[in-house]
Amino acid sequence: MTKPVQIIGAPVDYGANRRGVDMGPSAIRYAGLADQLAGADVTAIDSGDLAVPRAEERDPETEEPAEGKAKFLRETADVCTRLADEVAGAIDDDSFPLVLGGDHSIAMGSLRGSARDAEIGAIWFDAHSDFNTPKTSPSGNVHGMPLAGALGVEDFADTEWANAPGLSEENVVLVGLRSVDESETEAIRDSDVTTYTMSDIDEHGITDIVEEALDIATDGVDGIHVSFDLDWLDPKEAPGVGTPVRGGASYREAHSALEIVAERDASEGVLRSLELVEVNPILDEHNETAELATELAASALGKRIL
Ligand code: EXY
Ligand code: MN
Ligand code: MN
Ligand code: MN
Repeated sequence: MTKPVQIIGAPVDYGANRRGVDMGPSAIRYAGLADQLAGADVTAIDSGDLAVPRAEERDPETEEPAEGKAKFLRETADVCTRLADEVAGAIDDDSFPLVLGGDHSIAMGSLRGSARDAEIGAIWFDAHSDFNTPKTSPSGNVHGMPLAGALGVEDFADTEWANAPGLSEENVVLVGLRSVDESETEAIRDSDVTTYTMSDIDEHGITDIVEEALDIATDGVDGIHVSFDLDWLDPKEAPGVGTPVRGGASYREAHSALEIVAERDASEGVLRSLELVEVNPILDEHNETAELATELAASALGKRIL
């Protein structure tokens, strides 16, 4: 990455069912993010964390789910609006936004900011498809909805904060799926997003899948956003996440995937923004998931051994 990297912390847990993920940005910094980025020859500017009121301190008037079954939707809208401004501001300054979550609901802010005045694609590394809406969600947890939100599915179509008009389904690729709700399956089949399950990775290998994902995501756009949910990895590698699912990507597959992204970026300048989400230090073992997040950020931004 030749641009300066602007680190933006989004200490949000409104969208998750497990408290503690709001401490993700601190855990990732403590695990050595600055050193890892220096090792990738990246100039990093840390702009600190967005101010996020604790869930317990929210306005009592917003205690009820705002719409359908979506907990803290208004609080999520507020933080995503501010995050979108930060991300768009970094891009305007010719910096590269690296967003640290927080739960995955923040992706609606990252994507909306990245897509401001641009056509973008997205690669979504995740065990889950995050394609629920307030109407279909089995849990009401907004971290299961951000991809539907950013694509303006159903309730999200008219929102001023979730829907990212510059993001088209044709340029969205989900990689490594292994937990998809029935309601999500229908919505995904009705959409133009591309999906690769863990079985696809077993069959074709991570290299080919990520190369294909990059071809699709970058086709005809100004750049791509990479949304990386740490629960994409197998829980043995990344125990510090709130919704672990067995059978995930290995340590090497995760690095390899992001090294391929970095290679494509080095040759074609495709990367516009990156986020690492769902690190929950309370559930972690010796901060190892946060440490992994720092290593993966370095791989995505071009760290090489030789
Ligand atoms: N599909 C389930 C739900 O909507 O509640 C689980 C979502 C988990 C989302 C995690 C962060 O990627
Ligand atoms: Mn997710
Ligand atoms: Mn997930
Ligand atoms: Mn190749």
